[in-house]
Amino acid sequence: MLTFYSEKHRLRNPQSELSGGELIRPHESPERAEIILARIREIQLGPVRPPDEFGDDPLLRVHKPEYLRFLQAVWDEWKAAGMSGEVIAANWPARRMRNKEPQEIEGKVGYFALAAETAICAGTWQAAQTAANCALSAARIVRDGESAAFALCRPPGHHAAADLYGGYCFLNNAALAAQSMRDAGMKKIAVLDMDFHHGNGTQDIFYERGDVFFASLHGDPAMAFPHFLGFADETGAGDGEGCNANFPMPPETPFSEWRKALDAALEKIAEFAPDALVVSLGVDAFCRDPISFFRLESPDFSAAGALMAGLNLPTVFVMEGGYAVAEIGVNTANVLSGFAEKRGI
Ligand code: Q9C
Ligand code: ZN
Repeated sequence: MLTFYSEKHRLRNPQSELSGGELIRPHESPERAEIILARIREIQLGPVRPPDEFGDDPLLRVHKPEYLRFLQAVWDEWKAAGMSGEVIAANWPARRMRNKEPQEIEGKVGYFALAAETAICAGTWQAAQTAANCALSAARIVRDGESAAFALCRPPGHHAAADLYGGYCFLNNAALAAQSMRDAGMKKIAVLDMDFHHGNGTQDIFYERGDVFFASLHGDPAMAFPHFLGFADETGAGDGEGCNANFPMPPETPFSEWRKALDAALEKIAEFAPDALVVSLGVDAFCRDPISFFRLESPDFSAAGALMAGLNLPTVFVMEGGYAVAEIGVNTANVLSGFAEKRGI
């Protein structure tokens, strides 16, 4: 299986994450991608290639133009306004306020942020663009006939909506992959999100569409980030009614239970009969993840990959979360090799 990777992810190396009222070193760190890459090479999953460049057009199929303009300019505007630290949102259009893009940068940051933990630093836009290009490259070769590919994206994407960043995400890499395959003529795409956190951005982007099915296995939002979306009664709306399936699960969920939700999600996807599958590949359901509360062990990730292979669909894997850095390479590669071995690729 081919991997798309660029060292440009290192351009995103923020120093701060707002956590527990303190600024800590971010969980979403450059070494995450380096360790995954090293493991991919160690198990000889397949060739590693740099992404192609796709420009802004495919980004505009998912994200709003004013949001892309904001991401491109925010660091320079923040510095020009005399701010000494990294960009951190401190105010929002909360209930009963107006949703109108402000003219100055502090207001804009709150307008486009869904959470404050995610700091923007120099190079964030370049890294996010490169991650998007990895996802678009993987989608292109799968659409052109490869049975599977891995986009080693960093920063991750599934919390980013059409016009919102947060949860360590800026551009929704999985949504971009799915949309690009639709635009290339595939009729129906399914997105399966196995990251510990609900993929609120991906759900929101496709919620009223009948051509993209979204299924997510995650920590119950009543107890976990993103807190305000991802409940079981969110089933889609309008043309998308019935095309969204959430599987929220409680603290300490072991693989035996998680797997039942995966089976149910795979069954729904099979019923939808898509032309291709996008997997939001987060490994933060791991038992030793520092910010999550499921109980999956490393071998369980191989089993999960093998179960996904049973769909027999052209598949794009898109890297999302996972913060147990010592084990992130093994857990990620286990999903991919479990899939590849089952499919004989
Ligand atoms: N106490 C992804 O996995 N909240 N994002 C952390 C820790 C943000 C996770 C709170 C979690 C975002 C892509
Ligand atoms: Zn996550």
